[in-house]
Amino acid sequence: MSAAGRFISLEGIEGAGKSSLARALEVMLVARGLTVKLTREPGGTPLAERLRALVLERGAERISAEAETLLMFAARAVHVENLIRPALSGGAWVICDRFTDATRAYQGAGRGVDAELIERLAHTVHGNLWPHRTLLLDLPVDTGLTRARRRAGAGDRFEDEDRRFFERVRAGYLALAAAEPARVRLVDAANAPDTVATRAFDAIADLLPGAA
Ligand code: Z5A
Repeated sequence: MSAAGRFISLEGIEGAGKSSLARALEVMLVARGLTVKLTREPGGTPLAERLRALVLERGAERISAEAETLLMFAARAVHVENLIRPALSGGAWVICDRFTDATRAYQGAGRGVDAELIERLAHTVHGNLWPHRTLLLDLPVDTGLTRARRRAGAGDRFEDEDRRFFERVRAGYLALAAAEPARVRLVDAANAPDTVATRAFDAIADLLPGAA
């Protein structure tokens, strides 16, 4: 295996358990002597985190679905250039809480933004850089929303969306997993956290140094 690192993205609807899984995977990979960089989208660098705050905050001014898409990609462009590519070149495993599949699912399937526009922007922003593996944490929308509501914090603009929006997002994600089964692996997120972590680890084990 080359010295270049591995790029893993975590996806799923709100409350699926991505942040919890990211921390668990970090522990498991570090225990195997790997360097791990945990990051998230939108965000991950100081400028991209500022863009995150702008796109997620509940403000008085309406943000169109296209403007939202462009803001996601603006943050991604900064994140890819200043964090993801350098970390991978340095040999780290990058675990990213959401990436372009989130734009496909939320802005594409959820809000109806033209899929071709999303693919053109993806190509412009990150060319042929795609995660080596994407773990799609799937669970029923009601379970995800219940978990997310239990969490502390004021919430964000997406939390104002109704159940039907999250059903479209979930269906969009499942369609991505069906279209790209080698990259996008489904993990049943309704299981207990330890089980989710073990199954997720199994789904990336072939990428470990020395794996067949
Ligand atoms: N967004 C977008 O529209 N387009 C894009 O291109 C990108 C993003 C990149 C912010 O993302 C919003 O940005 C997001 C989509 C949009 N909005 N929504 N929805 P985010 O990832 O930062 O926000 P989030 O999806 O709301 O994250 P989250 O709610 O924090 O979910 P999570 O990270 O998947 O879950 P968690 O924090 O690990 O767990 C949630 C709770 O459940 C917590 O209390 C845990 O202890 C509990 N939990 C976790 N796992 C389990 C299991 N297995 N069993 C029981 N309970 C569990």
